[in-house]
Amino acid sequence: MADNNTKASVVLGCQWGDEGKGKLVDILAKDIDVCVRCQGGNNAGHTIVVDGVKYAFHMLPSGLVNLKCVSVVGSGVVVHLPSFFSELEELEAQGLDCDGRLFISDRCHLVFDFHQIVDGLKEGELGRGSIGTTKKGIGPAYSSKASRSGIRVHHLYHPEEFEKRLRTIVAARYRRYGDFGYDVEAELARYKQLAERLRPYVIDSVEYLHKALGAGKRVLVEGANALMLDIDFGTYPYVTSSNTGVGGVCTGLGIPPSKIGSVIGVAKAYTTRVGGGPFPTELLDDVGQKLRDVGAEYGVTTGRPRRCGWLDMVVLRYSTMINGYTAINLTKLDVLDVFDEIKVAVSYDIAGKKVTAFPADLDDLASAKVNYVTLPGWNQSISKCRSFAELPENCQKYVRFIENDIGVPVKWIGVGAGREEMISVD
Ligand code: 2SA
Ligand code: GDP
Ligand code: MG
Repeated sequence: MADNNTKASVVLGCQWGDEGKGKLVDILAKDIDVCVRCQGGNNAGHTIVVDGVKYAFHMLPSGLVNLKCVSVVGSGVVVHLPSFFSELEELEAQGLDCDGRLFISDRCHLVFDFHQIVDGLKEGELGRGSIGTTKKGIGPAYSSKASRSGIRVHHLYHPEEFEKRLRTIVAARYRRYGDFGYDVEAELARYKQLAERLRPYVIDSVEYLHKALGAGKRVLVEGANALMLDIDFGTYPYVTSSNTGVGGVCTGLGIPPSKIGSVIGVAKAYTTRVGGGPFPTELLDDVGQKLRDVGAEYGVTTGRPRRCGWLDMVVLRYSTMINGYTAINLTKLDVLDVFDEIKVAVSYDIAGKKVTAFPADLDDLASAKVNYVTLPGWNQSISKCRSFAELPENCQKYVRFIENDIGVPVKWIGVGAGREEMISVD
């Protein structure tokens, strides 16, 4: 029966990304009707492992693994169309029939190859201080959007406007970066074909989502990247160019806060970051290497080794404050099986003063002395555990420590990469 009070559930990353959002989305997707992305682009890398088969999602919603789930690329996502189709082809080659259950908003901004070229040129100009982007053109595409010179999906179907906008924007980039040899004529021809290929996927996603919620459909929003990479609240400028927090759900989908129900934060049991920027609990020693080796911490999109460090409660508290998590999925707890002792950051000292809030200024952050507590490890494999009670006592204490600190229940615990390697906590 129609229930116009249905609210969307949201999955968001609590740290610097790669917490395991894709895996949770896949698990939840069995009980949902519509899975939707609201921000980012194909910079994301969400991995799902089902019966030993690995699926890597970049721009498309991870809900596609569930054949009953419809997936929507929402308005706030920036889309590189050639990558949209190559990702789709790869998933279909892996046996996922996506026919008739994938849609894209007519308001999405397009990422062109020239945005990707500019991404590389900008990074080159920054030299040693570069952001460490994925070079997928995400920042330059959101810049085009904010400066109102961007090109959206609906423009594809108004060829004169499309051509005018493309010529204008490329000329502007040439003025800024010099002639980087972009073949605009070839691009116009290519996009003429891409436009026709895309046509069956294009919808007004605002109307679609409101109708779906109004009809009582279960909608799940899949966040990409994570709160500490948020353009406003992350470690600016070492961030991505979208709102990765809960605000991005409303702005990226055109749904009001009153239509958001549960907000599930996905938090890794330790911390990783890929790319440049401050990372207070980073371990540049053997312990960091061990976390990387055991956790297989390499980028899904770029293959880059991820920087690793201990869990940081200052980050988790800040992230919880902004996103208002109603539940946490603690992931990769099994990676800590092999550590005698586990450290957790609980506060920073900056200029001789204890701070529990996350500082805005990167110099302050760089000067922070991190205060840790040390918790005992459990030194045994937890990957076969399927209930909280089966976890070793020290492992249970680690989970409770986190829960008590942020005041949010841990409802799921990841004990391995596979779909079945997840504890659901009652
Ligand atoms: P961008 O490309 O402009 O969004 O990069 C800006 C910063 O955002 C970081 N970023 C990410 N961090 C973690 N994971 C991401 N996705 C891939 C993955 C990354 C990969 O799942 O492994 O394969 O390297 C992701 N995407 C963007 C980026 O490192 C910059 O710090
Ligand atoms: P996302 O970007 O947040 O979706 O995360 P990624 O897919 O980039 O990175 C998480 C990695 O950890 C992937 O390779 C997952 O298969 C894997 N993973 C997810 N949850 C767990 C877990 O609980 N334990 C282990 N060992 N691996 C996990
Ligand atoms: Mg990832």
